[in-house]
Amino acid sequence: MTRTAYLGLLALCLAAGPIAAQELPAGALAIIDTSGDGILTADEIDAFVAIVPAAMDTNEDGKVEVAEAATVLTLEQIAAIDTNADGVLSPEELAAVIRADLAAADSDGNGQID
Ligand SMILES: [Ca+2]
Ligand SMILES: [Ca+2]
Ligand SMILES: [Ca+2]
Repeated sequence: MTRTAYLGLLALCLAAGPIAAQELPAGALAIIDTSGDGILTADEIDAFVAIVPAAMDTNEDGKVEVAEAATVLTLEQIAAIDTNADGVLSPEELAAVIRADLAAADSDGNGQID
């Protein structure tokens, strides 16, 4: 998995509005669906959420600053994610928005995106 692929998928996850599994480009779903069964489980989403902050931290200082996020997100999206407005997207802030979007994609509420 390349950093670029993670960033592309992250941008998709963070795009305005919920996503559906069938709207994920081929390959993007496979990035999260590590078991390859076509279903995104909570464990698979947890693993993805855990790796996103490091993938976005291109200068490797341990923080995701606005300038780093701006390569894949609009300033409006960044502002919406940075809930404490400190100019840094914390792992918690990133996790919250990814989980919210993926949860919205779970249209039948069974805890899996299928
Ligand atoms: Ca799976
Ligand atoms: Ca950084
Ligand atoms: Ca913040």
